[in-house]
Amino acid sequence: MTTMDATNDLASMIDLVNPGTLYRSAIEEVAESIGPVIAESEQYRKARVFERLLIPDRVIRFRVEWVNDEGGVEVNTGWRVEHTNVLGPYKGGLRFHPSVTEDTLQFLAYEQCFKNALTGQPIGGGKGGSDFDPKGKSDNEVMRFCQSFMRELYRHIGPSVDVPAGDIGVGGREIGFLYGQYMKITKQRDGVLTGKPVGLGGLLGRTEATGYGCVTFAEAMMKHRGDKIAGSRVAISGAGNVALYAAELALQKEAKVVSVSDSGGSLVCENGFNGDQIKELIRFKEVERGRLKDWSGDGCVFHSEDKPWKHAEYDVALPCATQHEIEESDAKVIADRGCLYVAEGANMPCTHGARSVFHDRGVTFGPGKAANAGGVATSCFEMSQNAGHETWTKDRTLEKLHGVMLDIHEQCVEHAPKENGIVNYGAGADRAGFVKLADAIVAMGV
Ligand code: NDP
Ligand code: 2IT
Repeated sequence: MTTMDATNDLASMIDLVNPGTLYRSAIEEVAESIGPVIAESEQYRKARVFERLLIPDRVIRFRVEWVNDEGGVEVNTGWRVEHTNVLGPYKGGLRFHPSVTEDTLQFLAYEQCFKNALTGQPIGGGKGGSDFDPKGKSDNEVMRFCQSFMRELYRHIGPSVDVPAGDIGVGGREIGFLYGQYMKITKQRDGVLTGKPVGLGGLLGRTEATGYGCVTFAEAMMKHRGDKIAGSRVAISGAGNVALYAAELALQKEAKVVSVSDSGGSLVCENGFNGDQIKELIRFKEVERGRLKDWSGDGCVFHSEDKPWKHAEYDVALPCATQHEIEESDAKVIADRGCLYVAEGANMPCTHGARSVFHDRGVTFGPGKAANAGGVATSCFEMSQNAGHETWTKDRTLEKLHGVMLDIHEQCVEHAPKENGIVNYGAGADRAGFVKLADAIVAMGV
């Protein structure tokens, strides 16, 4: 088969599974990275592991109907994509956001398989969610939506079958309501969701894990290139779970955090937020569910409807909001600012074009499937805590998280091609994850 035939073949196969752009870009990225691995392994080619990993085991789609505070009936769509359980139970978050489509969740589930493989924990890949928008809804409306969502989801999940967690729009409040409904329907308190409130079996440290893990990964990339995080300037996008805890740890490591953002705009603090300001921002976002435009702090300037990248000088960029938030033009701005490190706290926040700019401009790039894997790795600790009927301390969790992030960094370095002395972490992460998945698929037979 010629290269052109193989390319056409892949394109038509992707079209058959899902013609959406996000799923396509995730697969094309991986295909490019793992080409040499497949070329070297007749066993992988014979077992058709790449193709078998393209198509999810199944996609479950369902109607979610609920009653709003005015007594009106609302209807949303819910999904769970169970991509592969070859390494362990399907594992991945639930996203509640009006932009969610089947394409969004299929791309996220595909990425999750590689990420989960990198953690070294026994977890497969999945993702789910709904086009429901929790923003502006009362607690009671969110509760009724979650109860209705679980009324269907419960029959598809189980602690050794499929273990959902949070993602955009799904935090402790939503997981609490979902788990409460699951317990009522099934009479099981088996820890089937992770990211639970601590009183319901949640793990101390899970809230912080993704953001902390991302900073640990960024620090490891910096050390590897002979730099240090203390004294560096860090620009962050997003002001949710991942972004704010990344800010917290960066500050603890004596970096200056110069920005956060939400979909209304960016909050920039040229001299760096102080610890009290970050603590207050966490409270403002988690408890008040406030908007950044309504927050004020000494030395902080709000730029309405704008991304943070052009408003400050920084050495490290941590995109922690959403997919494809950094396009080629943003990447050029980031490189022009003198930034040398990008670590993705979000899932695929950089487009292919943006990644190419970083590659060409010598910016070290840490892909989400490696840099944000601390969240799901810690979810797996929560599964262990629940299965073992234990109560872990926060210190134990954070110490283990640190070890997992350094191990993922090592795996990336080991598998990455080196180009002009700069580690290609993108290819390294894809290759390291792929080999684990491929070996398990071969071992399993057809
Ligand atoms: P949250 O809902 O807590 O926060 C999301 C943040 O991103 C908010 O500030 C939100 O702003 C902003 N945002 C979301 N969508 C958009 C958009 N379309 N345009 C601009 N800003 C946007 O989610 P998380 O922090 O949990 O997730 C952030 C990213 O990290 C996602 O890509 C997620 O998949 C990924 N991730 C999350 C993990 C976790 O454990 N939670 C683990 C690994 C990855 P606004 O409120 O205005 O919408
Ligand atoms: O993208 C992700 O890794 C998450 N949203 C967390 C998944 C999990 O199961 O903790």
